[in-house]
Amino acid sequence: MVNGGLGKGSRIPIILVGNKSDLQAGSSMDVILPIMNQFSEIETCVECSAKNLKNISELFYYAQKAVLHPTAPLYDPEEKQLRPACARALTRIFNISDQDNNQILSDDELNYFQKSCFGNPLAPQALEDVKMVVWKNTTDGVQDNGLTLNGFLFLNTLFIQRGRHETTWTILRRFGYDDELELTDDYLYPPFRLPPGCSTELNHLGYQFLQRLFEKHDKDQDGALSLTELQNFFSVFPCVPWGSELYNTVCTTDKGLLSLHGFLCQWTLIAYLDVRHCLECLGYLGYPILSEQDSQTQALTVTREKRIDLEKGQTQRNVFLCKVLGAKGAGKSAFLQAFLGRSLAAQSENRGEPSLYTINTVQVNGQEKYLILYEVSADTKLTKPSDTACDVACLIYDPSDPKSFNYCASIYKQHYMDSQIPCIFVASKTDLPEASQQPGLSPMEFCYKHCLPPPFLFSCHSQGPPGTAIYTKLATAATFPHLNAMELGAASFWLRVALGAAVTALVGFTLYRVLAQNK
Ligand SMILES: Nc1nc2c(ncn2[C@@H]2O[C@H](COP(=O)(O)OP(=O)(O)O)[C@@H](O)[C@H]2O)c(=O)[nH]1
Ligand SMILES: [Mg+2]
Repeated sequence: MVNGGLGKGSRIPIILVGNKSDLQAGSSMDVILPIMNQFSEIETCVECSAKNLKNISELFYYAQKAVLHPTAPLYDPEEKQLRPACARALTRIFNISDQDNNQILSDDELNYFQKSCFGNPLAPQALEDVKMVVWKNTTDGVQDNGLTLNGFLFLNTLFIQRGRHETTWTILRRFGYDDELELTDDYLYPPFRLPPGCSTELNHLGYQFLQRLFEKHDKDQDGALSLTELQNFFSVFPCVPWGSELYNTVCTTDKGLLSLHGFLCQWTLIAYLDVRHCLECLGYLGYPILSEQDSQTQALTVTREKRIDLEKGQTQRNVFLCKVLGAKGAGKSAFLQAFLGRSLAAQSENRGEPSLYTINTVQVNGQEKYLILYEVSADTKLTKPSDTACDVACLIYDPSDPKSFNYCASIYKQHYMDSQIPCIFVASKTDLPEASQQPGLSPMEFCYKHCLPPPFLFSCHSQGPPGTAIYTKLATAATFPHLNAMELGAASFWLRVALGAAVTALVGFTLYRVLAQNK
């Protein structure tokens, strides 16, 4: 029956039971052991007697254990070693538990691990006993009075070989694994509700956790993660989630490496754009275990609905989205890169895939806010409201190109004029001579007519890092959309005064320009 019915590769565990043991004087182990060795699906072998109840409860205990804690996924009895998937999972668990990243589990780390898996730390003597067993049986299992990865794997092999595989299962399950040794969806994607009109941000717990991990992986303590250090950071992921566009998304150090600031910016971006992915990544990093919390959702905050923020005229949000729109060649990509402190010259040295996003922090009234810039390609068909939705729109035109402004004007009129989204016009490449614009309102007149602030003059063709004032302006408009409208009202009021005093339009605009520049 063992050989037949179930077919090869079946993982249904079998308990081989010898009944009527009361009729037999000795043990039949000699006969049974070769059978057990031949058929690895036989988990346990028991001799029992239904007549005098010998070993009956044991038999059901083993049957239950075979279901709850099967050996087959963990251990290859023919090779007498852990199966690859099990070794992989335990290696990940080791890397998470090795909190100082020295490839050794110290007593403290072992105790933390023990506590999170089994509820209480090991007694000091038990801890020494464990290390002693590993030390006696391996060449490299114990180093500097701690367990190495090999030692940790050996220990688990030992549990399984001694029939204590429930210990290994408890560890695996605590770290989120299912019977197939995959991380469960329950672990990776804990329930999380994001109502419409709300956004997601990391809270102080999330930032604290990520900063701790950054420091863990910054082995040379230079405040940046090198490529190797970053790879090491991702060793607990099934695959590397960030490509080389990372280096065009966030600030980097002089050497082009990922700084702590850039690292936290990137996480802020992920939390904002794709909360599910963020939860998944925090899960790979072992957030619930290392933070002693129920799930990754505790690292995140859901902000109040934007509609209510607008009604109340204030917001608790720290992350804002700015869409950057403009004709092809207007300077959008350059504007995004300038936000990372890169002049045109610095941008030309950029390696890595281009990115449609950049993110950095900006001071708004003394408070640090994250601002995300998103480049909307001129080819994008803006059909749905969500295509243009954002906290502030930045409309870029190139004054050295006669057609550039009209593009922005029509985008504004089609998508933003009747919305509550603040808009700021930016005249790019002001280092270049202006071309005469197509007939129609000039950008200055257009902004005046629509009660918008005058176009902000910008260039990233600079010696050092480009100016940051425009980004502060964008973030301020995003944080205080209502105040912004008042400010604009005041500006146009002054303009009307100037015109009303029967000054010629030319002088009026000159005055306006002066006012605008002083602002
Ligand atoms: N002189 C000068 N050239 C710029 C400036 N900003 C962008 N450019 C150039 O304008 C061209 C188009 O810029 P790009 O950012 O790719 O435009 P996009 O199509 O709107 O993303 C590129 O060759 C840039 O180097 C600037 O401030 N000054
Ligand atoms: Mg571009």
